[in-house]
Order: sequence, then structure tokens, then C-alpha cells
Amino acid sequence: MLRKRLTVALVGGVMLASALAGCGSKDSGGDKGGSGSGSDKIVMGFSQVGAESGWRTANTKSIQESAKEAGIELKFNDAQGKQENQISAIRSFITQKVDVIAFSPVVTSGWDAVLKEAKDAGIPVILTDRAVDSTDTSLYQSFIGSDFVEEGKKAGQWLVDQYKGKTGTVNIVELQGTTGSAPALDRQKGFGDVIKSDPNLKVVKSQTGDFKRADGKTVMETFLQSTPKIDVLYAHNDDMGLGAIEAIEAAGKKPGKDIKIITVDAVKDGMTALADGKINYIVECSPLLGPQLMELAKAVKAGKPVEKRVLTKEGTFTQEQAKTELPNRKY
Ligand code: GZL
Repeated sequence: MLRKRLTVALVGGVMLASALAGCGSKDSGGDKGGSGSGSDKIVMGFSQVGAESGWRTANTKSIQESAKEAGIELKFNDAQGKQENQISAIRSFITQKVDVIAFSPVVTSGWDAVLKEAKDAGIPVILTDRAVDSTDTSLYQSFIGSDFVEEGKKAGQWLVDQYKGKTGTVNIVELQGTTGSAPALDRQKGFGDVIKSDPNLKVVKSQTGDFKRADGKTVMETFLQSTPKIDVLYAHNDDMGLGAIEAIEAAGKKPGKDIKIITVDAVKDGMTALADGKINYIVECSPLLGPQLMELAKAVKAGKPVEKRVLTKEGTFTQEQAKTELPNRKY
């Protein structure tokens, strides 16, 4: 399947003009600028998950560069993978009276209280990259990011197609992303739902590698020691897959041949391993969310209705496609 161009498909959602009124109006006092400066410049507080992977590095770059291009003042915080740091950062942004808060929630739950504080302060919130499990969707104006269940399904479907018509049990080991994060939960769900169609495909081991290369390597070492026959590795991101490749080669096996490998992201290092035959298939997950985030922030600040869900569409890559695509990769 040809790689689909990355496009932002605005998925139908609820128009949110009325929700802005529900935020308690920060502008009721005629206050123009977020920092109370009275200027028209938008001030955005952004809480980033951390710097755990190549994807995250590219995502941070996209946010920072896009803010500059959009003339938006960015207050950026790196939470180092800790939810408590993100909650503190959001509270600090509220105190600073920023115009808009955006963040990528490291895990799905535990956000309602701080999001309510932002709403009561009249500061709109935009979710990027990862979702929250809040049932009160008035707590945020929009969520821009990938469909992680769909990414897991694409990974599973490739595997089902590879083994169609073959006999014998296929032992799969899985490196999960950060425990409790939307991409880890959803990529596991999508993959599992699809491979159910072939009873020979069995996930025999599944453990978190926290989206980190080093952790992917150490967990794969334990899989290799405890599992006599591993046919396939499904890693929730390239970085863990690349760490696992080091462990597989140290064990004297050929990644991509003795053990087929499927990963998600399609960052340059992953695409290089794919082109070199060490990974067999990559499902793309774009980190380039900055431009759309800044457009959303401007619309929200102007009180314009925005889509509740902005979906980034992505493609997939085989080894052959990686060879031609690699020179075009921006990250
Ligand atoms: C997905 C993003 C994930 C990436 C990982 O949108 O949240 O986090 O797949 C990153 O590489 O660490």
C-alpha cells in the first residue's frame, strides 16, 4: 500500500463556540493578552511528556519552531516523564495567566482536577499527541493526534497477511510503551483485536519498555532468555525496537530474518533499520503536530469554533518503501 500523504483530516466533532462561554470568560474583564500585558500576542503554556524517544525530540522541535513561526510566545516545560511534573506545570501556567494551555498527557487518567482548575480560570486547554480519559469533554477544546488503535490494527494486519495460509504456532513478544499511556493501551488493543483472526498468532510475552531504547534492549534480553522460540517482535515504537535489535544480535540471531520485527513511529533511525532489513514493517505516527496546534490555539483564542478531534493521518512502510522514502524523512 502506497504510503498515504500525511494530511490532517478534520474529523466531524462538536462545534465548541458555546463551550468557550462555559470556560468562564478570561476576556470578561477586557483582558487582551494572556500575561495580563494587554498585548495581542498569544502566550501558550506547553507541558511536554519528556525526551524519551526520537519521536518526542521531533515533536518538541515541531512545537517550538511552529510557535516561533506563528508569533506565539511559548512557555515550554519538560516533565521528564512524570505526571506530577505536568500537573505542576499546568498550575504554574494558570498562575501566569497564559492565554492557552497545551500538553501531551503522559498517561490517560488523573487529569480532571487540574483541567477543571484551568477551566475555572477561563484558560482553554488543547490536548496534543496523547488523549485523557476524562468523561467531561468540556475540560479541553480539542485533541490533535493519531489514532493509536488504528496504528495497532495496521501492525496486526501486516502480520496476519504474512502468515495467511501457513500452519504452526507463531510466538510473538511485545514491547509495550509507557504503562497507562494512550499509545501503549491503544496500540496493544488494536494489534490484539486484529491478530485474533489467526489462532496461530500468539502473544507469549508482553512487557513495557517505556518507549525507551535502553529499556527495549534489557526487556528483549529477558524475553530471549525465557522464551525458547520467538518468531515476531511487536514494539510500540522504533526506539524500543532498535534497542531490541541490539539484544537480538548479541544473542547471535538475525533481526528481520530469525525474528520478524514490527514497530511504530517511522523516525529516521527506524526507517534506516527498515531499509537495512533489520525491521520488517513500520507503521507511521507523525510527531509534526506543531503547525496545526498553533492554528488551533489562534482559533480558540479568537473564540472561533474548533473541531473536538483533529486526526493526523499516517501511512505504513515496507522495507522496499523505506529505501525510497528515507531521503525524504525530516526527523
Ligand atoms: C505517539 C507518542 C509516542 C511515540 C513514542 O503519539 O506519544 O511517545 O510513539 C513516544 O515514540 O515516546
